[in-house]
Amino acid sequence: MSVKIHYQNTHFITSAPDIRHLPEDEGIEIAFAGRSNAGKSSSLNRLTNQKSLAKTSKTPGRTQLINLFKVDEGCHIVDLPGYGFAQVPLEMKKKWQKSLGEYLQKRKCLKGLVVLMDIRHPMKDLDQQLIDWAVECGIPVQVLLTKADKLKSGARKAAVLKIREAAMAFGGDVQVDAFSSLKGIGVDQLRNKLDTWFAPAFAMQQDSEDDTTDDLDNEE
Ligand SMILES: Nc1nc2c(ncn2[C@@H]2O[C@H](COP(=O)(O)OP(=O)(O)O)[C@@H](O)[C@H]2O)c(=O)[nH]1
Ligand SMILES: [Mg+2]
Repeated sequence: MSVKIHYQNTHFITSAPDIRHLPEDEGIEIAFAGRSNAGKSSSLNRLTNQKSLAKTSKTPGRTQLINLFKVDEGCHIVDLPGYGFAQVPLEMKKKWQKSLGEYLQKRKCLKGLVVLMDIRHPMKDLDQQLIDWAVECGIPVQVLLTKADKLKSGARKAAVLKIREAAMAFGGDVQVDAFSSLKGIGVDQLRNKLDTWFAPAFAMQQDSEDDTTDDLDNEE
């Protein structure tokens, strides 16, 4: 069954200081992750056509909370705090890595991970670590090479091919595409990908509606 989700209906639900404080583990959750300044907030705003759904901050590393958004019934997007910010103390970095690893491993409703990387600075250590964890847990990954407008079309294509090749080494379901919030590159593709990841949520609703019809039939 193919569904077209209206991402412009997305709205903020809650912020959590860490993944233990997220709402119940149910429905379908897609997480967005990336180094500070990779363009994560801009991508969420572009995806949803909302100017400031996720606040785009000029100060990298400021947003340390996990933000949860509702896209549709049983469909959520989780905006994970940016990582790789130089001024964060090592202790905090380690703590964050640990809880992020746990989240990927334990959160049953997590059905997809979007990893954003600046097309000019891709596949840093933590990016790779995240992808590794996701692949280990059988979670599909969509890599978005952000700010693709910063490269001319030839250089952009070369970068995408090179990173696609690097992504093969992870062995799992890891797709790599160019993206630009500024120019709208890759936005429709991203929506299509999220549609397929979220689709089972609608199948579940359909199932329960079918069940209700069965019940009515039985009463006759
Ligand atoms: N040229 C260009 N700049 C972008 C794009 N997306 C984000 N930026 C800029 O990159 C900076 C960081 O963006 P932001 O979305 O706040 O990144 P975050 O820290 O990952 O949430 C901001 O100055 C944005 O204006 C893009 O597609 N193209
Ligand atoms: Mg941000």
